[in-house]
Amino acid sequence: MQDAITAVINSSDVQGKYLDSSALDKLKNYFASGELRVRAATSISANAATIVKEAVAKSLLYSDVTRPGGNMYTTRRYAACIRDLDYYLRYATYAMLAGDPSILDERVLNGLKETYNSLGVPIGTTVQAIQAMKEVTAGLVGSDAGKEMGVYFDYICSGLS
Ligand SMILES: CCC1=C(C)/C(=C/C2=NC(=C\c3[nH]c(/C=C4\NC(=O)[C@H](C)[C@H]4CC)c(C)c3CCC(=O)O)/C(CCC(=O)O)=C2C)NC1=O
Repeated sequence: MQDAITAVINSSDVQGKYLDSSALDKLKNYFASGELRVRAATSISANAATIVKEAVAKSLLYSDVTRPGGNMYTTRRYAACIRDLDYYLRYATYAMLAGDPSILDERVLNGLKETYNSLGVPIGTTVQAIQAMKEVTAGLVGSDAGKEMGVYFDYICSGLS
């Protein structure tokens, strides 16, 4: 796993250089947004269950996936879906804190699309639910932190698509 600091340092190290001004600017922005990131993570962790619940209500409830024959039908599969959304929220929050998406590649997206395809989990519907979670989260943390979380929700969606 990488974060905004190690990303910048690794790329300077590969070139055998001190940090140039664009690298230093990246770090400056990251440090300046530190409090925003921590505040957002605190409020997301305190409200995670509500965020998931509202996103499900907005995007999945009473749709075809929850009816007989749908992939969320039966309690076991419904619970698996909620659990997956909870993973996406938690890992997007980690990535937002780190300011870097590498944790998503390593711990979430690796092999996920293949797993979903083999189990018939509908990817388009999952992306809709993640987008709903993005909106609900932005409503909770405000637009600046919401935009930053949005980067990582979108990263998960493009990794799945
Ligand atoms: C931390 C990283 C991580 C991720 C991301 C993860 C995802 C993940 N989701 C799974 C299943 C599943 N995922 C869903 C999800 C959905 N079905 C829908 O219709 C909805 C659109 C959607 C929710 C938004 C469902 C229903 C299953 C169970 C499918 C089945 O067993 O038939 C499975 C198969 C094994 C299992 O059932 O537990 C994995 C590995 N596991 C992990 O360890």
